[in-house]
Amino acid sequence: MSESLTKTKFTDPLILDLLKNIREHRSMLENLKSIEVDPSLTNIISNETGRELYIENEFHKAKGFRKLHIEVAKFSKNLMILHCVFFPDPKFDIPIFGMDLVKIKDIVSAAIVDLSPASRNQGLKYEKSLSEVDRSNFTSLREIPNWGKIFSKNVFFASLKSNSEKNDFCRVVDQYLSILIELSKEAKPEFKEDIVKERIDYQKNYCVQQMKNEKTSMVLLKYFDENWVNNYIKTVLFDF
Ligand code: BLA
Repeated sequence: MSESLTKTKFTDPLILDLLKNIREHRSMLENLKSIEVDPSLTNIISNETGRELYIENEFHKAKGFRKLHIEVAKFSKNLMILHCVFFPDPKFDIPIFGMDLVKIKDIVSAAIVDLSPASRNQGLKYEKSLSEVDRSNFTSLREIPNWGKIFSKNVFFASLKSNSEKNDFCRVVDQYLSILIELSKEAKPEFKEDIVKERIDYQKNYCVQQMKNEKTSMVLLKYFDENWVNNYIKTVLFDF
């Protein structure tokens, strides 16, 4: 995703601030490399009146991470999404960083961020740090739906009602990412098959559960046919 393109299509200050912050954290990872993905799935543009669509994806990998994915999307001029998942390399004891921001017209209806466990007792390692992230300023915390059992105890989920809440969400994301970067610095590769297998299963389950979020597919199905949507969800958003 070229930064200049992002700037022309996405002038939303909150999305630009979050993007900048996520990219800064990503740049601190060792051995960062971009991953080649089918260009027809990377930049997707349609100018059809009333159904304008603009999607840009960035894919990287790094030491400890099999896939670092950032997506920005704008649908029919009034729905904007910033979606980001950093999938760990299952050889490493690193959680899954996930965030989603959904802005409908001028309202941020959903702002979610989490470090989700990618193995059985992993959550214990960073639970305390996440629980210390201050969320006292938020007035509209939301409840996680049933499919969201994959998230940690400290998943953050809210609507953002004011500029102060928007700024504060950027701080929460920054703190979650700082914790992730610290964990990834400490992580050493593990080659015991059963441990790696367990981590693979956790990532599979994360993807399977995310696919149960009908709100993702509902938006995409307004613009693409079912085959395309299934392929996009399985290969771009939640592959395993
Ligand atoms: C909700 N996701 C939503 C909503 C929309 C999308 C329209 C409803 C907004 C609301 O409830 O206020 C749409 N999100 C998308 C689309 C993409 C996207 C089209 O990322 C990509 C093309 N979703 C994720 C990730 C997380 C996530 C990584 O993709 C969390 C780490 C969470 N999205 C998530 C949750 C909800 C949501 C928990 C609320 C679902 C609900 O309350 O039912």
